[in-house]
Amino acid sequence: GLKPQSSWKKNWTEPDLKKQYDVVIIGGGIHGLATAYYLASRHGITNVAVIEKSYIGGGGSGRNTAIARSNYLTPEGVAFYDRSVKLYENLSTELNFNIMFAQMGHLTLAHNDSSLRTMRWRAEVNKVQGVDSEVIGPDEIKELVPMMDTSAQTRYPILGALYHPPGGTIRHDAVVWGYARGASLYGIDIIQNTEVTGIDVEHGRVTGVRTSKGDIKTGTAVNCTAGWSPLINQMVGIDMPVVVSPLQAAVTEPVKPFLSSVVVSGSLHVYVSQTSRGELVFGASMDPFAQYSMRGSLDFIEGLAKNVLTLMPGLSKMRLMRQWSGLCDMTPDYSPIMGPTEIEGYHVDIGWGTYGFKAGPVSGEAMAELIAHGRMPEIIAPFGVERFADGRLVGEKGAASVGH
Ligand code: PYC
Repeated sequence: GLKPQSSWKKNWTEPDLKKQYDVVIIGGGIHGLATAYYLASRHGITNVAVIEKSYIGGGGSGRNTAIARSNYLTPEGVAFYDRSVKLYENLSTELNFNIMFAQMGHLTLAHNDSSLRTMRWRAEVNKVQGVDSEVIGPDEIKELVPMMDTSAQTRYPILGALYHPPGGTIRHDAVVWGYARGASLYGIDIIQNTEVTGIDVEHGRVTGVRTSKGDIKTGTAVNCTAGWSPLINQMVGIDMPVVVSPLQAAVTEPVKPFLSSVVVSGSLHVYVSQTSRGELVFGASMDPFAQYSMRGSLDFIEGLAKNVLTLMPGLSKMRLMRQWSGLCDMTPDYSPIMGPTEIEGYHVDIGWGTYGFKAGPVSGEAMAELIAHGRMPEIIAPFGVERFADGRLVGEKGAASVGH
């Protein structure tokens, strides 16, 4: 068997917490680690700590269903997620760590006229920005996914789908580990099992971060904590329009490869993909209540099984291996909240709802640029918190993978 060898090098170091950092990133998921990595690699800022209350990637970064795509509805969303897909395409090379990006194609099914209309709309917005998306019919869907019931007799007949060839899945743990190793090689301190307990603010600006392992002096704190983001905001007395709800997922036993696209049905609230190990990964919409529990429920798998079998009845003998849940910090317009806040030195990269994984690289890149240059990069300018006061929402509900 494979047992740990003492000569194996650790991928990141486990340093002691220092008393002062130029930047403290709260949250050791993909967003926090990517921000740290790009601060160092693009801007030479290395006196940075990433503080994680558990183990890195233990929150949403290791719980999502690993889907990447850029087939959004608004021009702002398409440009943003497209940049992320492009960064992901080159990330294995950049980090020298195989993130296993399988660009297998992504299908969003339409079961009624209004969904089909939204798919057409998305396809046109995508094409204008050079993103490969088109609406295809049931016969083409059947060719791509022979297991799918595309007959007119099924309970929710499939009228068409938005087909997005560059979409696919990525090994999410590898992204965490790759960014962590990259950041650590630049001398960034990744501090695990350490909880942030407070943020010091004097005369309207950040002066320090308190943790369960001691206090840190810093002028810059970045909230990259997804589901826990409202709790961190409370530490500086800020309230943003974010509601936290769980999102459940599940995985089956492995079987031979048969599904070569990601399949999403917004109306049936389900998405399915097959991993390179052969397991089917399923997800659904968020649970319809706000809470911090991350337990799975029987209710979820019952609904999931019904919906999956409506799409692919041939899967009825498959057995589920595991189910879990993650926390989604959802905003009213289904777009993130990114950028500076009314507290000088306190930045947020939050409001990731059900789409944070795919945005990790572009968010890290943009947040690093914001911190290094002190101005909002154009690519995230639409996502500032002031949009809720100014009434300039970036409505992405029609591009969420399932209804919420
Ligand atoms: O936005 O593609 C998506 C997604 C998949 C699972 C949850 N959200």
